[in-house]
Amino acid sequence: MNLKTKDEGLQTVTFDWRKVAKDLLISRALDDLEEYDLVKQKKVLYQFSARGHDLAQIMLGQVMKGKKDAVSGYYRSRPLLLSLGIAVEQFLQATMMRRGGFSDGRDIGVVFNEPRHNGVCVLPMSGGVGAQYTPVAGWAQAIDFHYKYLKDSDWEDAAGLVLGGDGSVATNGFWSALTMATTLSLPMIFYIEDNGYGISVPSSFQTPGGNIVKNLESFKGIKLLSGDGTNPQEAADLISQANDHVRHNRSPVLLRLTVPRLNGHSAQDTQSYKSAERLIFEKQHDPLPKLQKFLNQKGIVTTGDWEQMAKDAKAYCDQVYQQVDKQPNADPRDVHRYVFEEKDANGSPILQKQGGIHLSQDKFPLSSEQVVPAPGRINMVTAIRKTLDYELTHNKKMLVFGEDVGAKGGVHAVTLGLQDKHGNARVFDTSLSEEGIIGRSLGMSLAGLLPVPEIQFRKYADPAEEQLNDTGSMRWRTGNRFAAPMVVRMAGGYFGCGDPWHSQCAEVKWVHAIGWQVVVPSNAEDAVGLLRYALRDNNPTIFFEHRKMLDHIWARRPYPGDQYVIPFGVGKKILTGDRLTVVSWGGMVHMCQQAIEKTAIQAELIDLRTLQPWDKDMVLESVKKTGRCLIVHEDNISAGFGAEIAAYLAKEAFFYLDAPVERLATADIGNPHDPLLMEHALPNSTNIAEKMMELDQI
Ligand SMILES: Cc1ncc(C[n+]2csc(CCOP(=O)(O)OP(=O)(O)O)c2C)c(N)n1
Repeated sequence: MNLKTKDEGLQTVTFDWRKVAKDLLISRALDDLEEYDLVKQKKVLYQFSARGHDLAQIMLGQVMKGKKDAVSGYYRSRPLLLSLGIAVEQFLQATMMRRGGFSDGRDIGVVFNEPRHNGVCVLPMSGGVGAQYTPVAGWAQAIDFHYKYLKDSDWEDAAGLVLGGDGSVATNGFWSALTMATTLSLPMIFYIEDNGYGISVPSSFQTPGGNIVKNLESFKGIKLLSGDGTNPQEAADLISQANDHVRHNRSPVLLRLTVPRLNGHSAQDTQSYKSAERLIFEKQHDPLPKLQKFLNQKGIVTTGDWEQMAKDAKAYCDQVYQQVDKQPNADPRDVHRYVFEEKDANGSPILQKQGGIHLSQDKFPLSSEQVVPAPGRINMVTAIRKTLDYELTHNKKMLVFGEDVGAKGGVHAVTLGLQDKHGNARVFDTSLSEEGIIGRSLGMSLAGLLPVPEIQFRKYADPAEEQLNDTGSMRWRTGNRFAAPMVVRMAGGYFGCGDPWHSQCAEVKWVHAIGWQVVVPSNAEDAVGLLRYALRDNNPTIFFEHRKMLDHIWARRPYPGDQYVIPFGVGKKILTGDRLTVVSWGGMVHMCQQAIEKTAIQAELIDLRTLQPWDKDMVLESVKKTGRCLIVHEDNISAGFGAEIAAYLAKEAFFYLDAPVERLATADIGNPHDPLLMEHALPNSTNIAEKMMELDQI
């Protein structure tokens, strides 16, 4: 028998209470099995009990039924997933690090994901508290785009749901997503599981007075609900109201339910910071006996029934455990796989199950590596704008956005006119939160769109670092179940002057990060080919737009055509010679060319164009010929990308070198503002030429 809740009159939710009871008992049986046996046997290394949080999560799972709904949560979200129909076997494969599971032994067994195109998609969760929020906001924004712009009725009533603890309401991600959801009126539920603690820190440290709903009372554009997550009827009413609101009003809800955390934060936590009274209080608020009593009183589950269901749940979990225990671990030889898209033996891509535009049947226009030069020369700004424009015209799932990108056309004028031409659903301004810009991109990519976010200046990617890392590592950490291709455009490097905020390069950080392709064009022609390749590729790419080169006369080139692409990992020889190899990229290539022209040295100049991947073969072949190598970059010298090239050559070119591999780069300081100081700090054609002559003498 099912009971409808007495909500605000809409009565759209009918809870299947017997299923609630069954899932709750299975959740407890799994927690018991892991806490009492598997952690001790070291078969499970990380255990985060959901005991106490479980009832409300399971009930929430029952309202997520839309075929384009998405949820995300955190390490305590297993009951929600159980409720969504994910098999017990998968949970144990994950916590016991067996082959398959959510990540093939790569991620913590409680950091879940579940690709689904027709049913509730579980977005890959993050181990970072608060990182779950903005991707769900991105998915919710994509819902509107699919339904209103692409006219796909499958998305009509869809909603996002994100779970977070009371500690998470202090994070940047929470506030960033709240701003997005309220200013854009996004269909998403924020569900805050308030257990009073973030590990040991009381919730009064996270928001004044400890109650986020009270503090948000004056916030516009969001419905707030709060109550007891251990009282089945009260929780049912509130969950039902939250669901009704998000489905019918198409605007956000924040639902806060108080729940006890009946165990330590994780298996290792003894809860010594909780008083004896608090522990008793929490035990008294265990939702399990409350549910049993409630269902008994309603005549839905008798005492005998309940006992039998509990026995069945335990027996079932034990039986699945026995099977999983016989299963092998993932093959260690495969651990390097799926950082980027891979191809099968026939050369066909082994696609992820979810994320990006490559899973749809849409076709790209023709591409070609042949330059078809248009008359005249354009600067890099125009080259990038023309390429974005062409791809926006031919790819309806592509979105360009960021701070000032819309009406103003970007602070570097790259997106000038694109909003007028393509409309503000596809080219738009965002709130001032880089975490929001990239987290939203992540959610949009998972929802089958191609986000092309702009980060105004390289330094301002810092607040988005967590989302950038989570994007890059996604394919690997989900064992190719999910990937989030996107193209992040960011401007960096010196201009007429420098400064520590607007002139950073630090491109090497994204080479070091997992799963990012890194592109650093030095001129307009390459910018077109590389950007078009990135926009049609199935991996995420960071595309650097060098501030000086955006309008530098050296960088102006004929437009190479609407089909022009440059595959990544192919450098370009700008000059050939046999005495010295000079390797550079981005804003330093033209300096190197000037330097070579100042000397009479027969130097070979290689513009790498992409750093991840980079053209090792071209560099090695050249150094084998010249026996000398100078690497020039604008980024700081220590652990700059030059160090990587030098290490490679030290091994591969050891017997061919006539001189040590040399680097010329900025010292480990910020980029100074005064042009006089900047001139002194950065490599320039004079000191590059001097370095070349030194090497030539050896
Ligand atoms: C960004 C980040 N900082 C710190 C941590 C370490 N950490 C893991 S859980 C946690 C507390 C989270 O508390 P809350 O959000 O209330 O969730 P609960 O565990 O209570 O359910 C902390 C500090 C982390 N995982 N991520």
